[in-house]
Amino acid sequence: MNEEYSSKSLGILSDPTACREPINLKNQSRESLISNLELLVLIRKAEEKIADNVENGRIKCPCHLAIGQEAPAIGIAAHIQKGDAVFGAHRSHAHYLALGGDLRELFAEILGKETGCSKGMGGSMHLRSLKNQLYGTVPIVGATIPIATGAALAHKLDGNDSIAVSFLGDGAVEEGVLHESLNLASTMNLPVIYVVENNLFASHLHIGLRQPNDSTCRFAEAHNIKWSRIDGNDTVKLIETTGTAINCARSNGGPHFIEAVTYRWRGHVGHREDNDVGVKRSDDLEGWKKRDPIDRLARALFDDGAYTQNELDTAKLEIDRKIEAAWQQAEEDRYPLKGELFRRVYA
Ligand SMILES: Cc1ncc(C[n+]2csc(CCOP(=O)(O)OP(=O)(O)O)c2C)c(N)n1
Ligand SMILES: [Mg+2]
Repeated sequence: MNEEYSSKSLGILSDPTACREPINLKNQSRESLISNLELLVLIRKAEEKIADNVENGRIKCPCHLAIGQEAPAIGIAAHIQKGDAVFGAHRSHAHYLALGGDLRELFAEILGKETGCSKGMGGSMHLRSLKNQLYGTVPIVGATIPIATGAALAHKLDGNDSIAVSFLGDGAVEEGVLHESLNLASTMNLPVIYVVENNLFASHLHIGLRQPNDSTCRFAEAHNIKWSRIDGNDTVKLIETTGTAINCARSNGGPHFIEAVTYRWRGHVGHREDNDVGVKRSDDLEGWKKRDPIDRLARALFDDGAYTQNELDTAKLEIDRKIEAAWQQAEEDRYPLKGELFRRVYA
C-alpha cells in the first residue's frame, strides 16, 4: 500500500507547506457553509478574546486554545441531533461554541462566575451545554473516551438512533483506555465516533518523538473499526466525512474513527505563540498559518461568488459586538457564594 494511504502515515497531511489552496466546496449548501464560516470566525475571535485576557491577567484559570484547529468541531456539530452525547477534553472551547454553547456562559465559567456553564466551579476545562448535547469536557487526558463509549452503549441498549462522539487529541491515544474503548466499541458495534484532532503535539512533544508512526488510524485498523484520515483544516471535507460516519453509526453501522490533521497556533496552554510549557515552539507555525481553515473556506466562497469580502467584514463587526457584550456581561456577573462550594459534591 502507498505509505500515504496506510493507517500508519499522515503523508502530506502533516506537511505545513501542503494543503494551502482554497477548499473544494463540492455540492454543499452555500448558505450553510456561510453560516459555518461565520461560526468559525466567532470561535476564533472568542478565543482571541480569552487569549487577551489571559495575557492581561484578568483570567486566572489555565486555558488551552484551539486557535487554528477550529474546523473539526464544526464538522461534527453540523450533524448532531437531540439525544446525541458529545464529550470533549481540555481544549474544548471550539467544541462548546460549535455545538451552540452560550458565549456569556463560557466567558463566565472561565472567570469563575456563578452564571458560568458549570456554575463557575470548573473553569475552561469543565464545559457542558446539555441542551446542545455537550455532556462534558475534562482535563484528565483520555478520561471522556470511555464515558462516550458508555453513552453509545446506553443508546444501543435503549434502541434509539442516537450516537456519541468522543473528541480526543493525538496524545490521548497513548492512554490505555482508548484501546479498551475501541475494543468494546468494535465488538459491540456501538454508535460512537472517535474524532482525533491530531495537531502533531502533546504539550511540547512532537508525535515523532512519542510514537513509532504519526498516524493514529492504525489503532482503529487494529480493532476492525472503519477509519478516515482527513485534512483537519478543510471544513467541507470534515462536514462530508463526519456526516457519512454519523449516518452510518445511526443506522447500526458501528463505530468510526476520524483522524483530522491540524495544528494549534498558540502554545499548549495560555496565550503565547512562541512557547509550549516553557519550551520554544516548533518553527512550522508560519507554514501552518497559510493552511488557516477560515481563510481557505472564505477564499473558496469568494471564488464561488457565494459570498464577498464586504459581507465577511460586516459579519466580523457583528461578531465583535456579540463578543464584547458577552464579555462585559460575564465581567459584571457575580462570583458564587462561599456556601455553594460543597453543594454539588457527592460522597
Ligand atoms: C492522564 C493525564 N496525563 C497527563 C496530563 C497532562 N496533559 C494535559 S494536556 C496534555 C497533552 C495532551 O495532548 P493531546 O491529547 O494531543 O491534546 P492537545 O493538547 O494537543 O489538544 C498532557 C500530557 C493530563 N492532564 N492527564
Ligand atoms: Mg495533540
